[in-house]
Amino acid sequence: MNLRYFSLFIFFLTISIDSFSQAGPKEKFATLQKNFNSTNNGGPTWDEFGDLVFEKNNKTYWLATFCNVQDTSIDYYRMFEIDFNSGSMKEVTKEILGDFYPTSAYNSPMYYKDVDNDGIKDLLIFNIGKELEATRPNWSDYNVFFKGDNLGFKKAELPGITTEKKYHHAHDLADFDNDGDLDIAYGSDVTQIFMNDGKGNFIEQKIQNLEAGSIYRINNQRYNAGTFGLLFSNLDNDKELELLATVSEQPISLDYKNGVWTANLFGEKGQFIWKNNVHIGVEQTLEIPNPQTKKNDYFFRVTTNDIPMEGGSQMKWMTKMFMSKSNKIDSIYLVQNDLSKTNSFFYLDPKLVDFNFDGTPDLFFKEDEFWGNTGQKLHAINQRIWLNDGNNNFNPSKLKFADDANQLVYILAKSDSVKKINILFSQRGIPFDKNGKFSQDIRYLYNRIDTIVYPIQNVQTIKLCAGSNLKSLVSKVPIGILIVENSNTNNLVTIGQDYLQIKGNAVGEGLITYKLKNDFFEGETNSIKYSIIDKPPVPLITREGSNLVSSNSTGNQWYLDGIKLQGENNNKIKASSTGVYTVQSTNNDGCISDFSKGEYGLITSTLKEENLMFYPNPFVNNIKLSFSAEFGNSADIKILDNKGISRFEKKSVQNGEIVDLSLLPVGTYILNLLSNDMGKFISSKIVKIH
Ligand SMILES: [Ca+2]
Ligand SMILES: [Ca+2]
Ligand SMILES: [Ca+2]
Ligand SMILES: [Ca+2]
Repeated sequence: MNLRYFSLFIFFLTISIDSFSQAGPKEKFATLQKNFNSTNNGGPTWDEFGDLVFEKNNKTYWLATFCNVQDTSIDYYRMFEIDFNSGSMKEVTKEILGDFYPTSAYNSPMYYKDVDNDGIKDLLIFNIGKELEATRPNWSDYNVFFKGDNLGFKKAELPGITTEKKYHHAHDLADFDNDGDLDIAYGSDVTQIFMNDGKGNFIEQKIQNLEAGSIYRINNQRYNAGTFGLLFSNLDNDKELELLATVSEQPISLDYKNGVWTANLFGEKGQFIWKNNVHIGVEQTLEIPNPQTKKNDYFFRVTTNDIPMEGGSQMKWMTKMFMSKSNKIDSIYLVQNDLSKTNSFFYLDPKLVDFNFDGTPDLFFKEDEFWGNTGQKLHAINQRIWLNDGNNNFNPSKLKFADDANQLVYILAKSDSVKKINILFSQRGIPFDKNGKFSQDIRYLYNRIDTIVYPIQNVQTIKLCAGSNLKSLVSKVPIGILIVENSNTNNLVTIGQDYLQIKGNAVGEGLITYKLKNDFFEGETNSIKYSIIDKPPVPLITREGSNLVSSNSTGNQWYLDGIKLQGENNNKIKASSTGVYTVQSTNNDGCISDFSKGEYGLITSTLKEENLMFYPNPFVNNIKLSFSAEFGNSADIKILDNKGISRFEKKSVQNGEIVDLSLLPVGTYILNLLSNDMGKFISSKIVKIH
């Protein structure tokens, strides 16, 4: 049988749980006490499974074990309410669970499902008993059932399931016969299956070829019935689920037909062996849908103990991952990637979360941190995030994380609808001081909620017109943006919290690369490929009889006194109105030229500079006033805007004087002239253009 061997060491901890969001300060929300994780003062138990985070009544709760209550040596189930927005938590054990109930293991496997089929989800906890070498072979305890009600839970019993003290290392809950009631399987030395009769009774099922209580006879061979991991899954095409029981030597699948289970062989014999004489057992099996075969692939987390070659100077517990793909289901192979080839690690509680929003689930592992007694640090978080290549092959992520985040153990990864991931971390004892020196005396416990933000697209392609600005939204939530490279610095790049803005000065192609970054993580490099399109040349207006003609043959838009003339898009216009005509041209890429110079429309007399009283009109900054002898030699001028508000006044302007009107905004104005000598009054429209 598999040996669980553990080097013991005792923690002396002063513990508090703090919580802080990435933006906010640390927030203390609970005080815990000494001897953390010292179940019955026996030292640490084996960190085998995960924590449970679940939602009820639109609130998110974290069910934890391993936390002590005021100076006792016993661990309890503890319930915390998580507020993802503020990144804070509060303890609600009494309110939600009803009381503090002791546990004999920490991180027991916990399920949040409607076990008794009354429409409200319940909590079922497989209390495996503590896996502590010093107390073996007394590893056993009672499973715990918290029956869900409208407000919280009430501790209750499920006859047979929670009333027998056993060692429940392997476990699964599913409705294997499709009758609407959840059924239960658990086991260690022997696999036991219980059918829910819908009336609160769990009836143990017969396994046809189980012999002597703990041996399957298959094809006249004897196979060990013991298992560390169970999974109900549909392995064939009938409507019932099979039970995958991954014992060490040979995986077994149990098939349900006509009220009886029969054990069969699954996969090839000895496939979980990765090195001669080194194999322990499958702790957890995940089914991962394969988009190509439309069937499930299987991912196996195998706990094993290394021999000195890979792990250093001493034997140590470690994890190896295996897979079985649906296109060749019997072939179980060792998963190898950049990390698993070169490092030894003890990873557990794999969660399937689509981290990079590409539609296929990725894996996120916890890592057992109690290798602290060997002075080994946790792997960086990115090495615990394995991204799916789309065909259920997994490789460590290239994200970077802040050093303190790398020392944490994750509890939950939760994706949301705005392309971000919330991660709830728990730090349960870092055996290093601030200088990275190993020390068993420095221990912390706190939680934090952090967020990884992903870009809307890894590669964006944009076009913009020379001289214009374009904002590209790169994130759906505010985040720091780090420019890695701008291939042409003539084009200015500015950043906001969710966008990059480029001012296109240099016509041609270019590339901007950037990363999303905050004090918690740094994303992979993303890019914006841009094309800066030239504007059409500024059109020149020439006169052709009573028409005005644009020098650009296509894409013209005419304006009269700055107002767009709807439908006037030819290169010619009949200039029949008194006023100033201008034209703009648009090219095929939608880039718009600057305005042409203005031209007068209706002409009733010869226009020469010496006959004009004000020149030029339209004007840019200055206008020159010329008076006829009949009008006089000087005049008071007043300029009104189109609302009749005076915008400029000057007394006694002399004949031939140039008046500076550069402060006036572009627009159409009324110029009033009152002759000082002759008392004559003239009012005329003038147009300022840029
Ligand atoms: Ca229920
Ligand atoms: Ca059922
Ligand atoms: Ca089936
Ligand atoms: Ca993914």
